[in-house]
Amino acid sequence: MKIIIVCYPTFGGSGVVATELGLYLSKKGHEIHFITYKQPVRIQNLTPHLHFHEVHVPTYDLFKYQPYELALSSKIVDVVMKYKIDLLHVHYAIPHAYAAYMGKKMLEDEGIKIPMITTLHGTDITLVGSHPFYKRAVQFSINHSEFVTAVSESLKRDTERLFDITSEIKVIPNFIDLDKIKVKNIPCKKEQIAPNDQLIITHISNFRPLKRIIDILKIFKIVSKKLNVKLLMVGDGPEKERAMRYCKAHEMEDSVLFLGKSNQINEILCFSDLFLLPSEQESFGLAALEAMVHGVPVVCSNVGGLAEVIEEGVSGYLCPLGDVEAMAEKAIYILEDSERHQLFKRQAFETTKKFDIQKVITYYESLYSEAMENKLT
Ligand code: GMT
Repeated sequence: MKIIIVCYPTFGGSGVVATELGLYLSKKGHEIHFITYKQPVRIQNLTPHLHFHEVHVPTYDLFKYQPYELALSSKIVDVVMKYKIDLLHVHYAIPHAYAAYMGKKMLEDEGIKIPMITTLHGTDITLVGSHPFYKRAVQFSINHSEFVTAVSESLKRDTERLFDITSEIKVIPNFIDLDKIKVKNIPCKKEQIAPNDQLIITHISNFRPLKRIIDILKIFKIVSKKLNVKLLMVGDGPEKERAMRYCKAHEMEDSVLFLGKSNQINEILCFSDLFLLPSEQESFGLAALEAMVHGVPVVCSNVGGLAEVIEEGVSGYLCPLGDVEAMAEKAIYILEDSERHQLFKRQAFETTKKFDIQKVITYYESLYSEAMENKLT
């Protein structure tokens, strides 16, 4: 099949899911065309099965805001016509679903009928999409997609609660390529980062306010009173400065490392002992799944779709939102006994098997086939 994937090219979240999906589909023989404003970070080599089309938005003095949707919808039309594309798969409703709908309509004028699948990721619904300024347009584009998927049951429920949805939402969870991790044979150089045999606690995110970065530092502070630990803060974003100031004020600078955005996530997770994710909202929690595939148990808040990813008392613990004492207690419980810790590590890895890309990809492929069949009728 010839498929266009529209996504954000960024680190983390929806961009990673869309990119990994496209890469895997291309390896299975599908022809994949990514359309974004920058080459996605995880795509290095383009092949005859893998294309990238950049959306350029020329600046013009009159515009206070550059019309990205306009450029994106025109690019979609051009690529569909040039490469005889079969279907559109857009990740993240804003503004991708809206632009794709416009593209679809323009193509109809050319006598081309093209099905569109929209995958909802979370913040496009719970944080931004439901804002009254966007809600009507987001609802419209969701209702005009041939198929809509959400990455968790929780996100499906949120979407149905926040919008007036007229079509069925199918849940297709996020996934992980277990084979890719296995073959990587990662060098696990823990002694470099923990010369005094410290246990490594890790957090990876975009440091937005909803990640509750200060909660992580508070949890770590409690844990460090009992155990020899070090905290790795990976990523960058608006809350980083505040977090660094907090560490200075609480004399935690020696035990907390801010590593910034990293291309070595697998290497870092390989020597991590525990992952913290106390977010205010998380529709799935891909970062937690990526940690678990490296055998890293997770302590997180009990919000959104996290309970669909982390098994309570098996691969980690889900605690009430903002309850840093409870999260610290669970972290200590997992880490203080090395036999127990090893058990949690093994179980964390086992839990990820149900999210293996080989399994999840078949759900997308059957959706694509169904969309194609509908197109012909
Ligand atoms: O977590 C973020 O802030 C990034 C965000 C995004 O929109 O890319 O992630 C969302 O999509 C991910 C991939 O489906 C999910 O794993 C995250 O849970 C979800 N984030 C939120 O719901 C806050």
